Amino acid sequence: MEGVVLESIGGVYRVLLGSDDPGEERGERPGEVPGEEPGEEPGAGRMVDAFLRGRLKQERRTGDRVVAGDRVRVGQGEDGTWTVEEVFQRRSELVRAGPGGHRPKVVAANLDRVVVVVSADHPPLRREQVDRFLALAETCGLEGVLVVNKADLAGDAGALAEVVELYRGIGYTVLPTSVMTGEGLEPFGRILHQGINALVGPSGVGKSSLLNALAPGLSLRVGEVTARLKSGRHTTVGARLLLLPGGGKVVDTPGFSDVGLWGVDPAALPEAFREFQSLAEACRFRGCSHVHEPQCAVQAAVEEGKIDRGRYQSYLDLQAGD
Ligand SMILES: Nc1nc2c(ncn2[C@@H]2O[C@H](COP(=O)(O)OP(=O)(O)OP(=O)(O)O)[C@@H](O)[C@H]2O)c(=O)[nH]1
Ligand SMILES: [Mg+2]
Ligand SMILES: [Zn+2]
Repeated sequence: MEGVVLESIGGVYRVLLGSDDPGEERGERPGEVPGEEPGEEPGAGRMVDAFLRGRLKQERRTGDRVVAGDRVRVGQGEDGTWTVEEVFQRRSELVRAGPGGHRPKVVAANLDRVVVVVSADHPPLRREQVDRFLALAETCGLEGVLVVNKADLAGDAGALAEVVELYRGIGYTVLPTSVMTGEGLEPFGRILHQGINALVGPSGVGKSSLLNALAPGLSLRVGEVTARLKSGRHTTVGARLLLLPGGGKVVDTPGFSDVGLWGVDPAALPEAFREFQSLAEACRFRGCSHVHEPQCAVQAAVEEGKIDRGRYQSYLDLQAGD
């Protein structure tokens, strides 16, 4: 039988049975329950815990593990235990550099969109972090959307508005939200009900809280920021694919702050900065890195204030491998 991996818990994979192709879900109808279509295989819609087949375990040692969102074929043995027998090719993956930068870390597979969540405060919003998360989405070929949560804590309203304006100006969808006041939750829900999304961002910004606000039935664990800082632990411990009532799937992930790109050719990095695109053609040198070349249209745009200096600095940092 086929299925989708919801999460892995200590080497066991929780799989939702059903052969629906994730690509078809973009048109999912509201209220539709996966796996209850007529003609589905018996057992579809059921959740089973499966182990990796020995051979797969060997193959998957190098950081390319089976992750939330992976489409798999599972089988049941005589004794009733389930095994993951095959992992199907991914149509997309969110992959970043793991700790130390020596290995890839696949966060989730078969996504349509990456929703970058940061908070207006507590923890404070850091623009370079936003730039790196958005660049991560771009380099994985995924649409990035920016959510600035805890809008209720934005002391100086001007600072939040500035951030919203900056990233909207570049072409991103930006949503200020608040779980406290309900601001922005409606458009947030509209985005999440389409396709398969992943919420990524630093720890404590309210990713799980936002999902609980959208679908209280999920009852995800959320935690105090202060308690987290003391223990150094994240509240969400592993990436988990969730089904939203009303359609759409979303991967809730544990927060991370050290956003390193994986396997990105430096020559392709400018493509991760949308506002560089139209300008690059005007650079004197083809394949301009926009770092040191003379008559570079991107560097000129930074000087003229047409490209945000912070964005350009984030680009330089990534280009330098920081
Ligand atoms: N003031 C305010 N607090 C919020 C808001 N959203 C979440 N919080 C609080 O922020 C804290 C962290 O929320 P979580 O949902 O656990 O954060 P998370 O991003 O899932 O964190 P990790 O799972 O560690 O990555 C909790 O104490 C929430 O109550 C909001 O919109 N406004
Ligand atoms: Mg969480
Ligand atoms: Zn250039």
